[in-house]
Amino acid sequence: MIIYLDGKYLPDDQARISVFDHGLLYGDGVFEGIRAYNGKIFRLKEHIDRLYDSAKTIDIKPTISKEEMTEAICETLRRNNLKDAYIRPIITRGVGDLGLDPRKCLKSSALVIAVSWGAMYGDLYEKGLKAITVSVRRNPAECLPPNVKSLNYLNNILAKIEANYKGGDEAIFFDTNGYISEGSGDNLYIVKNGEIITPPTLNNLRGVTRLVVLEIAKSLGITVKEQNLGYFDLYTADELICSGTAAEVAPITWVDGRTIGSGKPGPVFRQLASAYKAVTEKEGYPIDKK
Ligand code: PXG
Repeated sequence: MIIYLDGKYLPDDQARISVFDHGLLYGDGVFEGIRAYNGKIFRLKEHIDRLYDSAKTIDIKPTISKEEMTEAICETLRRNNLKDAYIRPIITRGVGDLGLDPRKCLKSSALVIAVSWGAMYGDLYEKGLKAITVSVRRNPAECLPPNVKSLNYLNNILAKIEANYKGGDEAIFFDTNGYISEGSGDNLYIVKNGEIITPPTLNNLRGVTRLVVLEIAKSLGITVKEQNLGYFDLYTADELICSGTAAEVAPITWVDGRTIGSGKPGPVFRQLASAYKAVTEKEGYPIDKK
């Protein structure tokens, strides 16, 4: 496996980050999760923009431009001979000392990992996922904005641990106001009386897939509302759907012991999922574009 690291393409056993990198010491860094389908990278610009916006918010100055990052991603895929892949660009604060002051970190690091990847949830796209609402709350925007895709994913990992212990395939976060936020790694939608309702994005990650889902819904003539939701809305939904780069569009049919709607993946899920597949097949930034 070939990894891009700070201007070099290295075999994975030579791609090494210092133990003094604040990405390791403090989770001080940002990342993205991007997919390539059949040699085309899906919504690459949106992911790179979000990566650089995340970096800007936490005051990390990347050493490479967005154009160089785009090329590093494409070249990593080419060197690994990957056409269908999950791509992980990372920008870390860089090497500092054991104090947390980022001024000691003179140069950030940029790296790109790419692996071959298929459907994340296997047969659950047909069966439906089980979700657990977890007691841990999503980081509030006034603490660490969930819009920043930072290397500090402990909030999400705590949610996942709780869902794992309670028998869920995915966790559902509430925010500190009691509103539904998102899953541990995906955005959420309820379907009620033929309409799609999804939480506004102050309390969750502005999913790239979420924007695609909302575009698709509009093109299919389905009404979309962005409004705060509580657990009543969750349990009484006709359908519950999640979306993310890794998860794509997936149905949740069980939450905290309650069956959602018919208990089977619903018609709106099916419409969105098949349209999403079509868009990922059609669009994308070609890896071989120079
Ligand atoms: N919310 C969170 C907290 C995420 O981490 C999404 C929503 C969906 O965003 P996109 O842009 O991908 O539509 C994510 C996605 C995993 C995993 O293992 C998921 C993500 C990152 C790393 C791992 O499910 N991010």
